[in-house]
Amino acid sequence: MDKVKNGLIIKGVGGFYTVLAEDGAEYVCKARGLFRKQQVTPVVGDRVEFAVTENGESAPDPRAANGYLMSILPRRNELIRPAVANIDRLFIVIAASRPLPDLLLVDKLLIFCEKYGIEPLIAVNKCDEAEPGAVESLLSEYAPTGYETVVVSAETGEGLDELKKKLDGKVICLAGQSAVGKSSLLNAMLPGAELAVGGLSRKTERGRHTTRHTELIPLPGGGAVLDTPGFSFLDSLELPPEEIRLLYPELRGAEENCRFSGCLHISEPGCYVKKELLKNQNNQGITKQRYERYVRLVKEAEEQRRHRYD
Ligand SMILES: Nc1nc2c(ncn2[C@@H]2O[C@H](COP(=O)(O)OP(=O)(O)O)[C@@H](O)[C@H]2O)c(=O)[nH]1
Ligand SMILES: [Mg+2]
Ligand SMILES: [Zn+2]
Repeated sequence: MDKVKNGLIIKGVGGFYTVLAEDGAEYVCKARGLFRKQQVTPVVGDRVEFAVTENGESAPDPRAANGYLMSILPRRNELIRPAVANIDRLFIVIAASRPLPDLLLVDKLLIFCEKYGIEPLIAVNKCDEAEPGAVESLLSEYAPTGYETVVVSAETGEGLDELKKKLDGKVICLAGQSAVGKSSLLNAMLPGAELAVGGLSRKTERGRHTTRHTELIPLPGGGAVLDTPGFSFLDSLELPPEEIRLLYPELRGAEENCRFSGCLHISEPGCYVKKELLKNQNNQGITKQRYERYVRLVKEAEEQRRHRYD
C-alpha cells in the first residue's frame, strides 16, 4: 500500500509537480488522470494529498515521479496569471526612493487582498536612500487603514528581522512595481534563494528573458514564498462600484452615517465621508490622496459596467 501524505505544491512543470511534505521533504508527483477528467489543473500553492510510490522516498531522477497526487484540498483563493492558490499573505513592496510609488497600484492590491481574504503587509523598502520625510509620508498615507507596515532596506538590512518574522509558515506572495526591491528583499532574508535582481539572474547573468515559471520558495519555518512575476492578476478584478467602498477599511460602515444607505461617498448630499472622514483627524479617516484614487477606481468601475451592458 502506498503511503499517503499531505503537502504543498511548490512547482509544476510539464505535468510534474514538486510537493513539499509536512516533514520538509520534497517529492515529485504526477497528477492522476482523474484531475484531467474533472478539468482540475493542480497549481502552485495547492494543498494536496499525495501517495508516495514504493521506492519513492529515494527516487533520484527529478523527471521520474516518486509519488502521485490523490486530491486537491479546497482552495481559499486563486490567482490566474500567475496561477497560484491559497495565498495567505501579500507583501506589497514600495520604494521610499525610486521608482516613485504607484499608490493606485498599492490601493488595487489592497482591494484585491480584502476581496480574497489575504492579509496584506506594506513594506517600504530602500529607506536607506529616502529623502527626508518620504517614509513618513508613505506611512501616514496608510495609517488610517490599520494595515501592517514595515520600513526596510534590502541594502543595509534595516527592518529585515521584523519582516522575516512575518515569513511564518504561510503562503506568501510579493507584489509591487518593477525595481522596488522584491527579489533583493527575498535574497537578503533567505540566503540561497538567489533570485534575479535588477533583471539579471545572479546565476546565469542571462537577463530578464530567461524563461520563468511560477515557483514557491520553501521557508525554513514551513510555508513558502513567491517572488511574484507581475500582477496581471489584477486585470480579472472587475468589481461593481458598490463593492469597492466595502473593501476600504477606512470607509467600511461609513454609509450608516451618510444620508443615503447606498452612498458611494462621491457626490451624494449629506455624505459623512466628505463631511468628516476626509478631515482625517488623528488618522481616523481617509487621506485626501487615497480618497481621490478611490473616486477614480469607482468611476473606472462604473465605466466598465457601462461597457459591459452596451
Ligand atoms: N539603495 C537600495 N537599493 C535597493 C534596495 N533594494 C533593492 N535595491 C536595488 O534596486 C534594484 C531593483 O531591485 P530588484 O530586487 O531587482 O527589484 P524587483 O524588480 O522588485 O525584484 C536593484 O538594483 C537593487 O540593487 C534597497 O533597500 N536600497
Ligand atoms: Mg524581481
Ligand atoms: Zn457617503
